[in-house]
Amino acid sequence: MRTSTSIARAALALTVLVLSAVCSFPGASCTKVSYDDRALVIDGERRIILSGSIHYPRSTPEMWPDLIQKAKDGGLNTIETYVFWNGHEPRPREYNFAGNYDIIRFFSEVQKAGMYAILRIGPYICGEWNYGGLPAWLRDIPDMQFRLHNQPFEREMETFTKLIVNKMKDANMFAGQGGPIILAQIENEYGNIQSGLPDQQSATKYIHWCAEMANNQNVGVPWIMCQQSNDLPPNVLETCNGFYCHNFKPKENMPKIWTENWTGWFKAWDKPDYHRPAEDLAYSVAMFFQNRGSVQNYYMYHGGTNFGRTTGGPYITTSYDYDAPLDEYGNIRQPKYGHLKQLHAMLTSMEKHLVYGQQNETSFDDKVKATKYTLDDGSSACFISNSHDNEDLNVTFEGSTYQVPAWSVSVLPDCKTVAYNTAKVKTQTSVMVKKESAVTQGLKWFWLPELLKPFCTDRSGSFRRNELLEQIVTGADKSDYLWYKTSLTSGAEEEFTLYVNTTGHELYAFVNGELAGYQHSVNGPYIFQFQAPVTMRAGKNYISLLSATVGLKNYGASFELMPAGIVGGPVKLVRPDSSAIDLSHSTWTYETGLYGESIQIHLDKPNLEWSCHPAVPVNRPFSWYKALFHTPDGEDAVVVDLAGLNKGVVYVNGRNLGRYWPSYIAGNMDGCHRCDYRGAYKTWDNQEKCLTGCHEIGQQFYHVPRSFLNAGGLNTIVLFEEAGGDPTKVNFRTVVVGSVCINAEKGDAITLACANGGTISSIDVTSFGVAKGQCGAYEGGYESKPAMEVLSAACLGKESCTVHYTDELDSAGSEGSSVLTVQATC
Ligand SMILES: *[C@@H]1O[C@H](CO)[C@@H](O)[C@H](O)[C@H]1NC(C)=O
Ligand SMILES: *[C@@H]1O[C@H](CO)[C@@H](O)[C@H](O)[C@H]1NC(C)=O
Ligand SMILES: *[C@@H]1O[C@H](CO)[C@@H](O)[C@H](O)[C@H]1NC(C)=O
Ligand SMILES: CC(=O)N[C@H]1CO[C@H](CO)[C@@H](O)[C@@H]1O
Repeated sequence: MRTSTSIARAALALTVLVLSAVCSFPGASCTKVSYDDRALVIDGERRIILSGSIHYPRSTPEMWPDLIQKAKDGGLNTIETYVFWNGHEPRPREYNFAGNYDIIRFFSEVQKAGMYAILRIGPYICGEWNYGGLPAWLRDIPDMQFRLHNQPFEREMETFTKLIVNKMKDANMFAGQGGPIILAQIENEYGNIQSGLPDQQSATKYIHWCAEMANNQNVGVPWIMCQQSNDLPPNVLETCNGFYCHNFKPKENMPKIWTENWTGWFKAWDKPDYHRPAEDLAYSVAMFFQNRGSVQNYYMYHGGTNFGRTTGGPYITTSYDYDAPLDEYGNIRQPKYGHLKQLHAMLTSMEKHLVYGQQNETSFDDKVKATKYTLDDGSSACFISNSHDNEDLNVTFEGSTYQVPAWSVSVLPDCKTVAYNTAKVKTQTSVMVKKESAVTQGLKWFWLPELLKPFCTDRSGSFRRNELLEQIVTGADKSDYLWYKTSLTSGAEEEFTLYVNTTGHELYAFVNGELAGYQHSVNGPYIFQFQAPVTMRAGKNYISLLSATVGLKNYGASFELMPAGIVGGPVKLVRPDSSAIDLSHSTWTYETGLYGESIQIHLDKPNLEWSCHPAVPVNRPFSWYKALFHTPDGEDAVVVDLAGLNKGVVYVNGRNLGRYWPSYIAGNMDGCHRCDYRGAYKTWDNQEKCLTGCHEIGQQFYHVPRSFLNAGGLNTIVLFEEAGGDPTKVNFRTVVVGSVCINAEKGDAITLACANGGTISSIDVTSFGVAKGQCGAYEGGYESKPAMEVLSAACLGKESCTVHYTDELDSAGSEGSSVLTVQATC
């Protein structure tokens, strides 16, 4: 091996000096970060960065240390997050850095764990986050044009960017100050939408202004811009986002950086659950490092939860699980987590070869190649990849023959022995189950009606107009709900069809205080035409429309101009003969939000007169419900099952857990009927695969973080049910490991593990040649009695156990198949 000083000297010679190479902060533990065409150079050494995204507002401060530690234990050295502007500045110059928005506490936890951090300020972030993270009040500023060269936007963006940078500097969070932050990001995926913007000159000026403004902050670390392949300003690094980035070509003198490797996909109310197989995710990572990649981030490593209402983007579920290596609740998702952990260990052991070694490629065909990284001392590390969709191959490389399965990469840390193959999963599968919790059975419910009458009479609202305006400009996204009310006088009783053209997302129509109809949009276009039969009585009639949003749009060129609600209409009363009364320019009275929101019913203040007599109504729209419940014992994550409800918002002890919509049944997609990890993974163009939950409730279970609960005491759940549901079916559950399974080949270590103190209660299957069923329900095969005995002795009553698969386990004879399938119950 070369000595580290000679490596450092070599690195220094290659380093392209940027501003950031200068350690700009005084202090004892100042870390210098720069880069060259191979890697980030940290304190003179090229490093590989294995990073994972954890969005701090999508979990709780109490969860952060555990999530970060699990990421570190999983072999990562860096945590990456966006910064959530609308959460930090909910109203102009009113800031929130408390609770799950305590960004400094989050970065301190990363630092405490001894990890690096990547700060993605944006402040436009996309992120399936409400309005892409931009505060809706920006729309109220005169002459505001989002993400283009104009003073109002640039002033607000700079003010917020400076605020975050200065907070980080004050807390000594940048590497040059001894802190964890090694990279910072400005803007986000601008290159994807730039050509679709209305003013190309303005767009170019803006993106160059972004880079200059960022560099003027003197943060002492490089700035990155993701997906900015064209029109890349100087002094920023371009990075790649996607399911695969091995073919990404960085610009000259820049390292290959992958800011978002999508570990799965987000969920929408109408969609089944996306799953990206561990084999394919590992393949994409190994391919990236085989092809000179050096900075890689999992988006997401922990997805979490869209708590509250200004979090998830349009039609995004409250769960943002993402099929990430850590599940929504922070549990380890197996085999994904363990399979990647093994790969990270390989890559880390090969770090010097990957970033200093001479790279040599041998191609066998256009989809098969071996890559060798050789250091000056002669030692080398290799990858052999086979990118054919379904051809397993024997590859002869440097005199040895290796079996390389289709769509896989073999890792040979010494260029001789295959230590890892991305398609061979040696980690257990854990099936998580939602266990019923006895302490919350038979909840006693109380209720309060939402007050609708004022919005269906002459009461004045907050303002009046002779036109129909959408919700973002009128309410600045202070509530999901906006009332529109008008009146008209009819000479006689008459039947009509009430017609409303709205841009979404939901519409309730009331005539004279009675609900006349309800409709919601489909995910995507959002525009729909509401129609319902209505009767006008002789005399004065009130028409009240309640429009509701389900998260604001977060992506696309000029996404911020996409309206939500009734814009211009038309709103008409149509007669059977098709003649119509157009109400679009009648006098409309507006009121943002619900009465229950204005008096903060969710806080369950003592003056509220909740009732339970004679009985709590079910299937009654616009009802508030409340019940008390005990905290489930133990440490396991708590969820509330809302299957009996329809659509609304759920609060526990005054905390908004998010919107619920269990009446929304996920659609059917072909992807529910195929799952082969081989071949490119896609979540669009009808090429989805490995989906689950078609025709099932879009989201049934809602996370109740332990820190929201009173340990050992009573808690209050409050529901606002807007569409009519049955609260008596609500129950609380805990998330635990159910079955664990593993497929082992001779020589493998069979490791089984439960979680949170649970122990293995039974060994259910130890068979060869099992072909039927899934983990938790394996059937058939040839039962191995010796394996059953050995595993029972080693594992029963234990939290985890390891048994080596030797000939001994196989003594009963495997009849052809040598793959031993084990299933146990925690
Ligand atoms: C790279 O490969 C070429 C051709 O296969 C060979 O001549 C050369 O010696 C190799 N270099 C290293 C460092 O292995
Ligand atoms: C690869 O080699 C193994 C062992 O020699 C053999 O059993 C297998 O059929 C070969 N596979 C292919 C695709 O040639
Ligand atoms: C509905 O409203 C949208 C938004 O103003 C408008 O673009 C569209 O043309 C309207 N559709 C109909 C059928 O009136
Ligand atoms: C590199 C890569 O895979 N980029 C993809 C990112 O995602 C968009 C869709 O959101 C694709 O079109 C790109 O190809």
